[in-house]
Amino acid sequence: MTLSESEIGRYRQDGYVVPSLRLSPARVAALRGTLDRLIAENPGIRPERLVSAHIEGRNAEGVRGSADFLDLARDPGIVAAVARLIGPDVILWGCQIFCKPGGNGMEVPWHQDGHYWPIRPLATCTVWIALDESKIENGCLRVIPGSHRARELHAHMREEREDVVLNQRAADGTFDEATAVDIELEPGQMSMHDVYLIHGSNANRSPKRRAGIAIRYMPGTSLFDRTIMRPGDQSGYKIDFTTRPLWLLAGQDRTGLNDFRVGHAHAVAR
Ligand SMILES: O=C(O)CCC(=O)C(=O)O
Repeated sequence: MTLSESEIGRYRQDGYVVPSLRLSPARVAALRGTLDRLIAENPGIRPERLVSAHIEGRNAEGVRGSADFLDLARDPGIVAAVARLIGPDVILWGCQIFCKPGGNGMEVPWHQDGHYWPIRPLATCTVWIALDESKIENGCLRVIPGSHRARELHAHMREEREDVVLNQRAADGTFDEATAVDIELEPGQMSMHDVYLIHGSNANRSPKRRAGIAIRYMPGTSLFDRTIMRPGDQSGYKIDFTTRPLWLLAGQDRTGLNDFRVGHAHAVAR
């Protein structure tokens, strides 16, 4: 099952879509088991910040991940759906778990992803898969429909608070929060969003955990330029694009410049 024409149309129009594609309950249960293990194996790391969770063992960003998430990112149904949105050449370049514990799950400030990423031309489709129920009460993803359309990055302000997942926030006046849409999902459902879409999520003060996994895919017409952003904490936690592994999952690298060897020492697919 891949995307219908109307789902593709909604993604183009709104900058996101919730497709009918979804994971089976058995798959969700298995992935939740993996997530529970990762949380136990990464005691010093906030579960909203499990970056590069698809890399087995301890990755260059200090997180212990699992190839179970790499298997998920390579799922042929998901990759085919992404190809309908970004074209036939699909490169996997990132995967982060945003798990908000019940009671004190952190807010994700309104932002555009493109602000944080070294991809030129800037392009990515994120597939955000719910592992738990993701509802208004436990801090589901929220989006500003159509905010991707100008295909430009708006001003972001430095966020000084410690209790937010990212440290930059789309500046006041760059969007109208009254137009926000809450993306409520059942476990196994997913949303797909464009790199320019303004989105974020509220803190989770409910007793119910809200875990989702964000998988990032770019087209083979873009370059993952490892020289643009030095390793650092520009997102509020350690990010190292210089050692990020890339996987060509469909088609070709049209730039001929993407490096698919870097960073694969720990990245073992099963
Ligand atoms: O999981 C969230 O609440 C935020 C996710 C996000 O910002 C992203 O996937 O780009």
